Amino acid sequence: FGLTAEEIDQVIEYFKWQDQQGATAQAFEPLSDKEFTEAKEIYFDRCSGCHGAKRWGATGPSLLPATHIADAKEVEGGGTRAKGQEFIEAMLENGSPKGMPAWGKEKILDARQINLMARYVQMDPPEVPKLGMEEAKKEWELIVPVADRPKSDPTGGQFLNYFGVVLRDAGKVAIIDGTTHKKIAVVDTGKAVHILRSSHSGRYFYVIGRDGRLALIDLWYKEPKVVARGRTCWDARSVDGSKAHGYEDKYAIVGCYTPFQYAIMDGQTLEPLSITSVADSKDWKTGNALPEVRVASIVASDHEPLWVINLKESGWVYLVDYRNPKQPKETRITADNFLHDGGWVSFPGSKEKRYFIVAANAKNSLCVIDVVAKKLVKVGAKPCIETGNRPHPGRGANFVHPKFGPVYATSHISEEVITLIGVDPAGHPQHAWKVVEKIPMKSAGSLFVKTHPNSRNLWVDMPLSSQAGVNGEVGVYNIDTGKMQYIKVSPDRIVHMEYNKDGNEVWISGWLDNSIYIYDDKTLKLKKKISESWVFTPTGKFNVYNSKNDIY
Ligand code: DHE
Repeated sequence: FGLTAEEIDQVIEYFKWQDQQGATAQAFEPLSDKEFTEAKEIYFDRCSGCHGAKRWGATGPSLLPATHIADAKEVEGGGTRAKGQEFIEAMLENGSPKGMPAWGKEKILDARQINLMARYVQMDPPEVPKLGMEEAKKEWELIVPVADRPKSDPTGGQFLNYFGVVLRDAGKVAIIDGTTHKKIAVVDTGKAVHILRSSHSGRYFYVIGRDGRLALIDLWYKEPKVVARGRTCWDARSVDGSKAHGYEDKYAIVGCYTPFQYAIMDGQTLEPLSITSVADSKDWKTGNALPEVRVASIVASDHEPLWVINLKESGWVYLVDYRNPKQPKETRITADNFLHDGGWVSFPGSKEKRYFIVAANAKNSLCVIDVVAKKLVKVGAKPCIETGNRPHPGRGANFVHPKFGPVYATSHISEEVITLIGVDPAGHPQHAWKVVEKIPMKSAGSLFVKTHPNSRNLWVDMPLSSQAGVNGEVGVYNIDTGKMQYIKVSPDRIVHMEYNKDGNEVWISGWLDNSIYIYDDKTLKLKKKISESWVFTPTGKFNVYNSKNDIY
């Protein structure tokens, strides 16, 4: 259609107006059963994360066929049938500056698939089937019992500097030695693998796929391999292990996008122990029941045996006490919707991980949970701290600012700034829970920021930038001088940074050019580019030491 991003926005506004006028649905060609199955898979792979499994919308707008949905007030748009085939195809092809990827232009979906998806979202969404303990037990596979696994670490501790790299569209995880930069193994983990988290000891990687399949990789093998598999969701994004004293490596938790539940399993065998529904979690503000309540990010406390889980649509945070994993106890805290990603506050001198910060991205804000006092931290008249448009911290970044003391950083999908908030109520009460600085960036479209206690740099990506070429650049902000500089890493989209254990190298994924770039954090020079044939669509990278210790 040759529309610019701004023109697409104008068209969206026009269609919104048309919706309000009660525009009538347009004719479209429904899908055959075979096409419907293919489209359903593509939807779960590419779309449901932002638009919701039932298509009520969350980070992205609603994609329900009818206009005007009772209760979906937070959600713009709706009414795909009124928008019609041509408009939806144009959106799929070109994306939008608000964060919709250009699936066509980026050659992720071809013309046939775009046509299919545009027809799919005009049909009623399919029902989400249940997945209870019975099915979870059937899906569980213990490949190597604990007693038959290696008794000692053959690497002499070197595995703590291994990286697990998501090879997104290969459904694999590469294990790379951060010391030698050599590949140790490429492990089959399952379709559309999303993230990894290290167990408390670092020995195990928990790997969660978008299809809800969980794999447990044991790094104590010379060639690391999957020793157990499980599945407690049809669709999932988050996982973590148990990190509290006395519970190290004992349990794991998976948060499901669908069904609306979380599951606790044995941390070393993945045997399912319990599944708890969150479907009854009502909108924190209106008290209305919701059609969809997905579990977004999860972190593990090292202070108490509990996980912090964030319910996207309802805006509640549950502290899940796993002392009795078959009957977990929940402390429920209201925050704001839609909760997505976040991380711990930590800085030198902070004794324990007490505060957890999570983005309520529909409210353009960050919410602070005091996990020790088990309540939302009061930050002003609104429940959470207003940042820029669509904050997306990943796990965020913690550092000590020369002027404001300890701060937590997030970048944004829809605004060209990094927002810093003060996080030290004891040492710097005047800055605590306030935006202390907004660092300008050359573009919006950022997903991740990263730093390390041994570095004075803050790295930021811009993979969703709509400016030509910028999605292949990374920004490096010098914390001491306040200067930002940009490095052209790749001609194509790059994403996600991760430090090595010592904090002197930064690894960046060349998502589309199938490469992993390793930069020297001091000189900012490229040290190594890994682009052997096994590097296919790398995205998230997780250093064992940093992941197990929540260093970011
Ligand atoms: Fe992610 C973290 C959800 C798309 C790479 N992503 C998360 C978390 C959630 C989430 C809830 C926090 C997990 C936690 O901390 O427990 N991601 C979603 C989506 O719903 C979304 C928007 C769309 C989808 O359909 O999945 C989505 N994510 C992506 C991508 O397209 C990314 C860029 C590439 C990929 O491989 O899928 C991507 N997400 C990541 C990464 C993290 C992540 C690398 C972990 C960041 C970290 O440093 O911890």
